[in-house]
Amino acid sequence: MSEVVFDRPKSLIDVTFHYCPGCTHGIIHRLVAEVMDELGVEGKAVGVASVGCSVMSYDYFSCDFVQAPHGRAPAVATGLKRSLPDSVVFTYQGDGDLAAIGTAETVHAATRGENITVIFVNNAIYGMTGGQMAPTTLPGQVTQTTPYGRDTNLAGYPVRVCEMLATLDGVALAQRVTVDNVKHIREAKKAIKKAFENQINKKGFSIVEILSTCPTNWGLTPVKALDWLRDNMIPYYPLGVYKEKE
Ligand SMILES: Cc1ncc(C[n+]2csc(CCOP(=O)(O)OP(=O)(O)O)c2C)c(N)n1
Ligand code: SF4
Repeated sequence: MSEVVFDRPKSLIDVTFHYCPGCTHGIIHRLVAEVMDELGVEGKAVGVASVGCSVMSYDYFSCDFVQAPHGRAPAVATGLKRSLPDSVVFTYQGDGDLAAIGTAETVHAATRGENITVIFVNNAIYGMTGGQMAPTTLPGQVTQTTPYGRDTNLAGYPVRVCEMLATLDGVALAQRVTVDNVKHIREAKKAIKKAFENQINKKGFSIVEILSTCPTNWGLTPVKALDWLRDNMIPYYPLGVYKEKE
């Protein structure tokens, strides 16, 4: 008798991702899909895609999806959740999307305590448009628009989104995780599951920030990109729970 130990989650459509080799968007998609399967919410989940490399996540998840204008996913998710309170609404957003163009939407959805789940993929760069500086680009990090490294005298300092949102009363969960090894991938999945469960239990705004790689625009191989994430991103963006309502 054979036993299936590894399979494609039902919540993921059987197509090939367009992501670059070594990009961790693919791992994060899988974790979100596994969580939807385990909670049995695929049939009532509505994703809101951001503009960025993950814009085509609507082609990958088998639940309903809406495409929001750049940065506006939390506002679109607010409307969806308020008009369809029994649905399970999540946004899937990059750092340029969530922390630059959509800063206001993010902060105000959080402070209103909108009962939505936000999956925030922080790769410290604008991936889709060719690697410009993002609000989360590290001091000294070389990008297309900071060829000598991010100069904090000119461009200021990176935004630590979870720490900032943790100060807001409307936030039920603000947690930072990553997916650079098996242990961290397991922790990331638990955090994503908690963020979905919080919504089902009407606890309010939950955000999971996932430190992610962009080997293409970082100019690194997939393996070196994971090393760069460990050596540079994790020290600046410590992993952990920044806020969790009982
Ligand atoms: C209002 C608006 N401004 C700018 C753009 C161009 N644009 C498309 S994707 C993108 C960057 C996305 O970066 P990020 O959100 O970090 O996601 P990633 O591609 O890195 O996953 C930008 C600036 C746009 N589509 N709309
Ligand atoms: S450009 Fe970067 S974020 Fe976009 S798919 Fe490629 S590796 Fe991933």
